Amino acid sequence: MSTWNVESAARTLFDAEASRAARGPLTDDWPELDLATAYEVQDALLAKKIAAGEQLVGIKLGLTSRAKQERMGIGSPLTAWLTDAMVLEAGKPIPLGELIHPRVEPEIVFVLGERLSGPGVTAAKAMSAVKSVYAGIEVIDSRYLDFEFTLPDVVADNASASRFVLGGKEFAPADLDLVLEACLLQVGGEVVDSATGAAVQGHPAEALALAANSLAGRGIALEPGWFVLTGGLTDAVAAEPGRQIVAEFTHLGSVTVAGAH
Ligand code: OOG
Ligand code: MG
Repeated sequence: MSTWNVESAARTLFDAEASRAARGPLTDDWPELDLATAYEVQDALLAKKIAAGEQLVGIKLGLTSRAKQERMGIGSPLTAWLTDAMVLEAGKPIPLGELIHPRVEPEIVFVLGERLSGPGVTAAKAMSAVKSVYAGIEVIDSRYLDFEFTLPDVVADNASASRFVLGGKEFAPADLDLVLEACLLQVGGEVVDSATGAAVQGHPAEALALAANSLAGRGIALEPGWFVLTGGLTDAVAAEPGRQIVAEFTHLGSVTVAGAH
């Protein structure tokens, strides 16, 4: 019988992040870890962050694009928690000294104006709860060696959440066609990847609806003011000292991050 439980798994992942020590997947030691229990670990991890003084500021979706799903070898989207400690101010370097092996990915970010509660949320209903849209960059930093994990592992690890940055301009959803909103991912001045908003579940609002409906299964509603990271449009790029990474969108503007020296 496994000696693992929700509390010991959450403690292990919390400590791995704090000590910047990546480990093997939890499921190597705890093969019985299923998806529902993994979300309990994720919630217990959030409770530890809140006990340490962090505040819940929203949610992220992961693995919503084919590019991400193929790269990580996992075909289903997931949700995870965002706290205020993850906010990276625009222009500030990625604090490589605090992180394990950070990667950077471009995302479309929503801020909710209204409460959104599943089940039965459609993309249109989801979009009507969005107050503003931003260009974004997420910095992910798996607590597992080499970003190797199964779906329950990555769910337990809060979907590799680490930091996120928003573009400087806020947009009203009605002024955008997010399916056609394009993004170029540039590294050191070279375009390395590109996608449009259609890469994210056909429309980022579909990702938001998916989050509302799946969180409803755990009795959770999305609250006004929450940030929602809708998921990487493209595969992620490793952050390195001095390496400048730019997500340049057609209308949303651009977001730039660079690893600290
Ligand atoms: C899991 C987190 C995925 C996204 O946007 O797809 C994610 C990972 O790739 O480590 O944040
Ligand atoms: Mg992401």
